[in-house]
Amino acid sequence: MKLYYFQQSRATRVRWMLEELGVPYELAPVDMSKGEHKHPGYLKVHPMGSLPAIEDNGVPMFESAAIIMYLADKYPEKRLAPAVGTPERGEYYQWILFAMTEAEAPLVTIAQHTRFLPEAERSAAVIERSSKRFKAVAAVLEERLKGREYLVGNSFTAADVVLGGVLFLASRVGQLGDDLPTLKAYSARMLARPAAKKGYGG
Ligand SMILES: N[C@@H](CCC(=O)N[C@@H](CS)C(=O)NCC(=O)O)C(=O)O
Repeated sequence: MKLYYFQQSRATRVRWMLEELGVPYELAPVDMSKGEHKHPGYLKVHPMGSLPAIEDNGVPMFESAAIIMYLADKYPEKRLAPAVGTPERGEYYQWILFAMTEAEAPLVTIAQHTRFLPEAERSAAVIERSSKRFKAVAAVLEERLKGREYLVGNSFTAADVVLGGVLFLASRVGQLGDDLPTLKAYSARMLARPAAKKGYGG
């Protein structure tokens, strides 16, 4: 198993998952600061030239949440995904897609308009709209996690890796404030896991 890795990228959440599984893997560094993710060789692995991507037995795969779900299913004995066909499996899909499409999307927009776009292209109005949207999504997650240790069921699953990764981004862009005490505590709990620390390069 090869993980294409850059520490300031979503490859960290895939590394976190691999560490939770405790399976052997090799890191293939891709230095995004030098534009290596757009080199022709890497574009054969990920056609958009984004991170992360893996190669498993020579077969490439991209999209962080898809990789994390694939890994959970590949090692069922590690019990990081509810059984297929159970209600918990439905919740697992629901919350993973909610985290990726509803929570991460406005956070990415905020990151672009506060960090990555040239100054002239940044918009305070876009930041405000995205922040409002994230607050609405975060309120749903806050409610879900009240009285719960984990996002799905009674044990840690790949859904916690996905949401943990998204909340890491939320805190980086200043969206995980004291108005979200449950979510903030959950995020701290998840990121304190030894596998998460390893994933994030700690
Ligand atoms: N939805 C994708 C997003 C991938 C993505 O945008 N990755 C960023 C780094 S975290 C990237 O590679 N950006 C540079 C680019 O896409 O050119 C995933 O979750 O894997």
